[in-house]
Amino acid sequence: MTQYRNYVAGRWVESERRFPDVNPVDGSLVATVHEADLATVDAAVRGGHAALKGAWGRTTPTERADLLHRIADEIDRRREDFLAAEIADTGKPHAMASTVDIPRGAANFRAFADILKTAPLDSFRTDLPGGAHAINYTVRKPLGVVGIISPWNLPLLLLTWKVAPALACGNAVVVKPSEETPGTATLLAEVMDRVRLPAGAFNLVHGFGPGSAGEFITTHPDVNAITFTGESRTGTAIMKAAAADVKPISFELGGKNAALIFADCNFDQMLDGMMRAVFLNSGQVCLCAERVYVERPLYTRFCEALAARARDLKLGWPMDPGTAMGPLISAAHRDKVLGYFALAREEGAEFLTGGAVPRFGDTRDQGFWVEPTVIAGLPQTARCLKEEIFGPICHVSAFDTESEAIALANDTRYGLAATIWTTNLNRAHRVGPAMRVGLSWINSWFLRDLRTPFGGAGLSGIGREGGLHSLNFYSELTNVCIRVDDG
Ligand code: NAD
Ligand code: 6OD
Repeated sequence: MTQYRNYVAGRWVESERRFPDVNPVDGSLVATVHEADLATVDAAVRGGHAALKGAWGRTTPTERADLLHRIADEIDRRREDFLAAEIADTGKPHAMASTVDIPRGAANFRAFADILKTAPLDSFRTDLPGGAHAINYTVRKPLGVVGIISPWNLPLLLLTWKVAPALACGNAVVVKPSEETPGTATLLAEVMDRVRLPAGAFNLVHGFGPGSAGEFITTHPDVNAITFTGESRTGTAIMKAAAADVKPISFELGGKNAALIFADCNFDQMLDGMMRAVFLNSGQVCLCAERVYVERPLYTRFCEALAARARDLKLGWPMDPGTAMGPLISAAHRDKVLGYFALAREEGAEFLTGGAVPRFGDTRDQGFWVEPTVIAGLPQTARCLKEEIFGPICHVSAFDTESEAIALANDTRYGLAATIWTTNLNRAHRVGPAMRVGLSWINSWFLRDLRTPFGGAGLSGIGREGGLHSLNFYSELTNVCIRVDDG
């Protein structure tokens, strides 16, 4: 059986405690995972500080950028291994893992290598009374050891999105992937070993949150910053833990994202986009649209078309090229999503399609599947329109005016993303910025340029990462001010 071990200060470390890594397609065992105890996490943090004092701390930005490119090249070279591990852990279709997850894992390293090399630093001249002046310039330094805690939905993509800029800025990292998806993080440690990243710069610890590796990282006094992607309520727990040492935090959390569909949209383009925005990765993308608002003249046509396309989605084996949707990540998450299907019924929703567990008549019946689901008829106050479900489901309602649409979209405690469909240029520029979110997509969804700020408002997060925003989070900036007197 495959074993996933911890990688600490350049060495593979085993643990007494182990837990199973399960394939959600059919419930089969993928690997046995070694759960890091407190001593292992402590060794990882000490290894990080030793690296900062040693060879890693002496690297120049150019050397680090070169290393990041080598990491990306090595991910590309081992593409098939990464694909196999990601697919086994998540059950996602090969068509998605091979075009989104694994290529983005490599792209994150290349992007932040290049962003580092071209990043400007502040410089200001200050004129002083009497003719003297001062020159200010900013120096970028690492924060120290950064704790990186990531979720299971886009495992390699979301881990490397933080590891790449953290290493670019010269930090050491202690990384904890989700307990559900330890595979590609372990392969990434092998890549770091292979490119001879100085020992201790990258440390990997496996485990859970409370009482396990996650909590050991966030409460460790020598972890200098925490960056986290996951549920909003986990963010609350981590924020409390980080408060003790006033650690800098960056949080990318949950969403209850809206789609606004105006009657003047390009219908076919919109429908293709909405199928992705609702059902990509079985709805397990923080950016997915669970609340869909449609201008009334288009409401019935849209509901019928979306439900018909959802019924046609092929649920299947990940390696089948025709498969469009895989299972949910775990039995617990499947039960949570089914709980929301039941709640929607109690709240009076009409199911336009889906709402059940599919039956395959083979080993997939031991997996964690639900049907793609479209519901309607709930009031804006329903819990199903307030709480993040994180599954292949959306609710559709009608609106009459642009201002009503904006108000409905912004009526949430979350604030991650919105997707707006219109061919009216003026409307696009009015509605896009009016969304109280970090990411407002017009005639598109999940279209990413890694130089742009990414993050959320309200319960959806704290801070922005991407481009210079990432470099600024993962750096300590020191302003140097020199007085220059007249000769
Ligand atoms: P989660 O919060 O349950 O777990 C995320 C990670 O945190 C895991 O590694 C877990 O082990 C760890 N963890 C849990 N409790 C912890 C604690 N008390 N201390 C330290 N670590 C702890 O989230 P999940 O179920 O893995 O992921 C799904 C959630 O992530 C959804 O809410 C989704 O919206 C969100 N998400 C947000 C973004 C974004 O960019 N905003 C991206 C992806 C996922
Ligand atoms: O594309 C990204 O950089 C990113 N952070 C995506 C997040 C997706 C959420 O599930």
